[in-house]
Amino acid sequence: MTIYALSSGPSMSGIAVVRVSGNDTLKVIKLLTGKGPPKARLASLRKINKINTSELIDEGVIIWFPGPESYTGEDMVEFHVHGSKAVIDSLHNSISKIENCRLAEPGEFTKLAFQNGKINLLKAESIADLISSETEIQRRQAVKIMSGKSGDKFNQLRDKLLKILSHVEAKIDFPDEDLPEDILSYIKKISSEVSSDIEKILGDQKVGEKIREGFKIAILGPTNVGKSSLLNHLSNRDVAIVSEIAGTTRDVVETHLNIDGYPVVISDTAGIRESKNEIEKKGIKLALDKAEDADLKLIVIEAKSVDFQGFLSNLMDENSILVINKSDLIDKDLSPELKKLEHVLISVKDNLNLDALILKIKNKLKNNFIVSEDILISRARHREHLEKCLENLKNFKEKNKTEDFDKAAEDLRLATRQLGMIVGKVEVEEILDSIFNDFCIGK
Ligand SMILES: Nc1nc2c(ncn2[C@@H]2O[C@H](COP(=O)(O)OP(=O)(O)O)[C@@H](O)[C@H]2O)c(=O)[nH]1
Ligand SMILES: [Mg+2]
Repeated sequence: MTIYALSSGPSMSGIAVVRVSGNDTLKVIKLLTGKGPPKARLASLRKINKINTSELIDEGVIIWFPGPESYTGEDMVEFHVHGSKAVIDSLHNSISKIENCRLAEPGEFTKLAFQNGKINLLKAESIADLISSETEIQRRQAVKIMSGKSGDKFNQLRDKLLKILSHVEAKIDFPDEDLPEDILSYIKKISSEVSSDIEKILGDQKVGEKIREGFKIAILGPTNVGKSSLLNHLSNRDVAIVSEIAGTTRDVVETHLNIDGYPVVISDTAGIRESKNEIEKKGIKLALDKAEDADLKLIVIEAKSVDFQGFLSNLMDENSILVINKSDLIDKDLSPELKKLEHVLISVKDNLNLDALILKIKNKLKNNFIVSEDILISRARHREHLEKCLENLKNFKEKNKTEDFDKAAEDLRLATRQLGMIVGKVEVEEILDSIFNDFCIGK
């Protein structure tokens, strides 16, 4: 099968790129341009015609990438045409009429690149992450994984396990031979080293996943203190309904934002109060769940509140910021009870001190979740494989201790397999679809 798709963005643009990959690529070039392929990997200006007619679709640059030196490893061509819907539709339409050509599925080009051994699974995932990155730290993380840093580390750990596996197998195959005395202690030493490396990688506060998905921030507080107003202000648009009627927000409203480079998902929640209304009660329950799940809580109260206690103050911890809103409404100082608590005093209405709040949010994220070079995991999938690997290694060590080498070897094989699955070194068909479905068409 030969696949084709628009690889550049879907909206109107100066230039759009349509990619084609597969055995019939040369035929596509011939039928659309009336000529054979241009020089490999060199841009050539060509007239591109509707198939079986000489009606011009557009004039554009084509680049021919003969396989296996191409992104997918197959023969490929790129058509760089003017980026209008009509040009692209017409080009797609013509290609679709060629035998064996069909529109690509989401992520199919990258899936082919993986299947043809051009890239490993981590790289494929990080290409998807790079394409969808919105902030600088997301971009940096995606590029770091794409350049192979995590993959190298997981491969190293896997190689170490493979090496001791061969020793264990030697023990099984030649039980009576004089194998070096220290072979058992060597096996023990290496498996412990790998375990402790994996534990270290797992103890990363999930920062990589948070960078990819966004740090979760929950806005919490009593009704009518300006929580929804704050969300709208931070997101620069009206995402949540603001009203003086207490109990307006019931569902959780979420938006993705870039706070000074940090990707965050902010959720506005129902005001917390005693309520008899069933729907509102559900909203309050959702708010409390969000509080539990959040990486950072913004606990909002009003400046004219006299004290701050009970149930909201229980939510305060090192991952929260006390935000006192409506500073415009007080003409005197804050109450002494409030004053002594660490807080940020703002007025959403008059846009007072919101910069300080944003800075504080950024600093909290920065200090509580350290974004370091040592972070190797960016998805729950990686974490699950590492956890299973650790579990298998634990079983291995127990069986190795009792010199039950047959069973120990099996555990070691399973541990090795888990590491292989992160990088895509074993049969991974079942996880492939879930990964490549995250892509959009043309990637
Ligand atoms: N005076 C004043 N009113 C505000 C401020 N922020 C929000 N409000 C008003 O307070 C009311 C409740 O706001 P809303 O955002 O719906 O509060 P929520 O229930 O906590 O989500 C609305 O009438 C807002 O216009 C502020 O900084 N100063
Ligand atoms: Mg609200």
